[in-house]
Amino acid sequence: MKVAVVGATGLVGGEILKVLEERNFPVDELLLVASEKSKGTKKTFKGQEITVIGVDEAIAAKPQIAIFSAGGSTSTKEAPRFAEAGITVIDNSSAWRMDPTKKLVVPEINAKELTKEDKIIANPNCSTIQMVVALHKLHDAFKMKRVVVSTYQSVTGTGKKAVDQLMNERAGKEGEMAYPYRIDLNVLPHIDVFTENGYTKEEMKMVNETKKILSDDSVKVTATTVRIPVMGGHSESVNVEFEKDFSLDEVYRILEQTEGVLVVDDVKNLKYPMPMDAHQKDEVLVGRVRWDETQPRTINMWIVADNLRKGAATNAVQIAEYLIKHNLV
Ligand code: 11C
Repeated sequence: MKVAVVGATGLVGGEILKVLEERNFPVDELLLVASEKSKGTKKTFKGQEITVIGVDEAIAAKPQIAIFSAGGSTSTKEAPRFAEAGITVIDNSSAWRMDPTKKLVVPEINAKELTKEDKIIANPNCSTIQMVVALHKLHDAFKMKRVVVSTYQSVTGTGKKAVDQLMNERAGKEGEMAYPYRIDLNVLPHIDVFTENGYTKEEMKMVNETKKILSDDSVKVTATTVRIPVMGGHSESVNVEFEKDFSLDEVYRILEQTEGVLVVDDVKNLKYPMPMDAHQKDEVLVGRVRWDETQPRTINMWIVADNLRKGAATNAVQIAEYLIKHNLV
């Protein structure tokens, strides 16, 4: 398999290389692609140095799969060029997610929808992925009515510049600002741009992408997305109301059987999910499951995952694995 990673020099790009290597993905040739500015730089994959090339060179080399993580404007411009050349694009940006002609895929949930004709496949937003991985089997069993989610998101979701801002602030150094305000010792109720309804784009991604992935417009979702000075993973406080009756034992049984979920819930021994434990893991950690005592058929839970892994790189690589396994590329 010839595979291109577009945006290979970014935080998610680096994680994609790690995940491809760890999972022993069947790569015969790996093309590392980045902007003009990064062309010619070198990165190591499976002990070999690979020189970063530009987009035109990558299209001419005709890989079967291109995993994009280079931002929305690059994806909008370049993904169709790859697709026209017969290359299947798995795109990490928000550019194609809500396009009705494109599939938005979390492999554990809806990879079955994929066909050979899907040449641009969208990878959902990280905060959406971890939430739907944790909830979809509960939805199948008890039918979700309404989800109220508040997120606590790692600076790695913004990229390298934000990690540098946090580290510089922590070290008392001047530097470039990724956020409008200090992030260390602070909390910003603001991720991505504000939209006309007063929500941010990140919040609306959680609302709209959840419905699309679950193929269910009836699920009501409302979100507040927040940046905190943390690395390693995104955390989410999730309140879910269901239509059907159930017991907490049933919830635990379903969560324990959900692919990709790891239940970490033993409060007597102070065990609950934390970003430092989710870091570098592919599982979505779920804990603090308890009744919402203010209304029936409603629970609260705490969901944590490494946003660069299952939230981005791992999910994209799993889509690629599915395509290969089912002869769709
Ligand atoms: C964040 N969720 O943590 C964002 C990063 O739409 O793919 C991913 C943005 C996106 O800031």
